Amino acid sequence: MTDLDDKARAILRLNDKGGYTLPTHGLYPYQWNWDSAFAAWGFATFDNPRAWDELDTLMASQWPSGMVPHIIFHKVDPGYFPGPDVWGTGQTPPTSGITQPPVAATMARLVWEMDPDAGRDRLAALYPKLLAWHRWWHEVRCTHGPAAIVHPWESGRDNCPDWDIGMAGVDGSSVGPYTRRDTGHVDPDMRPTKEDYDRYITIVEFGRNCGWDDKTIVDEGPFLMSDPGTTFVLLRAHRDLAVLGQALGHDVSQIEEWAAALRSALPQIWNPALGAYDARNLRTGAFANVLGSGAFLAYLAGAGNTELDTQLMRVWDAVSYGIPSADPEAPSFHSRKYWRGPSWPFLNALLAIGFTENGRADLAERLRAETEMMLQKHGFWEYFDPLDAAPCGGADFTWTAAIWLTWAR
Ligand code: 2M8
Repeated sequence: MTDLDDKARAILRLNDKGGYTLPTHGLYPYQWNWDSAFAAWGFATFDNPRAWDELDTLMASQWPSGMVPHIIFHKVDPGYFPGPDVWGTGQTPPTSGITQPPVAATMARLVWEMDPDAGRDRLAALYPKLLAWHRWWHEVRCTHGPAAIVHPWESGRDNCPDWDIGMAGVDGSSVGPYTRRDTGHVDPDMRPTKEDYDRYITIVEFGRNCGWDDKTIVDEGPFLMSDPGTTFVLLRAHRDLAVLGQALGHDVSQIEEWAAALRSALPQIWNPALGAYDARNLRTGAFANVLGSGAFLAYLAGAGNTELDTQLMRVWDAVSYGIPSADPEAPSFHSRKYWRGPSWPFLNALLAIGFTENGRADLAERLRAETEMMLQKHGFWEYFDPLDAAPCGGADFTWTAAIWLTWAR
């Protein structure tokens, strides 16, 4: 047990609101979808029942459609924009109207494997909800093949260059007046621009105005792009959900069919000109033509190849601390601007699982060592400059602490 482990556990306790965990105080004062799944993984290293509580609270917010929202507003806090009134979803507790990468089944499997006997009943109760969410993804968001997102926030990689071509088609000029809160918490240069926010809110307004109708949003909404990151997370999660279902004695053939359909759609997001998986604007068919860290989640889904290996080593060797969220050699790269370049410890941990499973334990070890250096230098920040390890975004961050505990020795 090291000093870093103790600090990581203290951060999970600090951000624990009883049944759910805030990503960080101030900047993100609510429960976030995929943050919670990572929090569960971290809690499972020292408090397995608390890990299941986290997943339960997340899945309790599920909509009748099966969608699991990206934010759950348990207790209104004026420190975050856009809050529940802007979303206007009419849910109790209030939620946002969009989702996030479905990593929960993967995390549920990791939590369950740490203590299978104790977790069996908890897993059995959660399973139908996870299944309904995966069905929603298949039926609502995989109709074009790969997983589609209707808002950059759904990718979890909010302002990465992948979305620039889709965002260019969103007219943010008629959005009403609003006050951002994020730039009051952290250096505005580390956050998305005002033009980004005008467009983010315009997409939210479209959803609210159509009563959050799935079909209208997919067919007519201002933004629709294939996301490699979400596609690979979903493909991997289908596999994990099938393993969990089998362990519970369920027939999992339907999940296997969803996974097979998704896998057969992967050529649609392979961009030969880029030599990598790439985001695609589903309104025009155009590729983003820019490499982002979502492409490397292919390893997590067993979909890596030698061309992707070359791209991975090119972008990784161009920096010193972990895998950058965007291509350091692209003009859009910004080493401290959120998802346009920084290294994200939680994503490094997810990528390391993929490397290990693909027989590249050496790469997983390099990633762990580089991530540890950032944490040793500065603590558990939201993200870091991959060139000099400068700490960025929010401090005492839940998923950064959580993944460290799973990586500790
Ligand atoms: C960031 O996104 C939120 C919107 O969802 C924001 O900037 O307000 C992203 O990094 C996302 O992946 C993450 O889940 C969230 C909370 O940590 O923050």
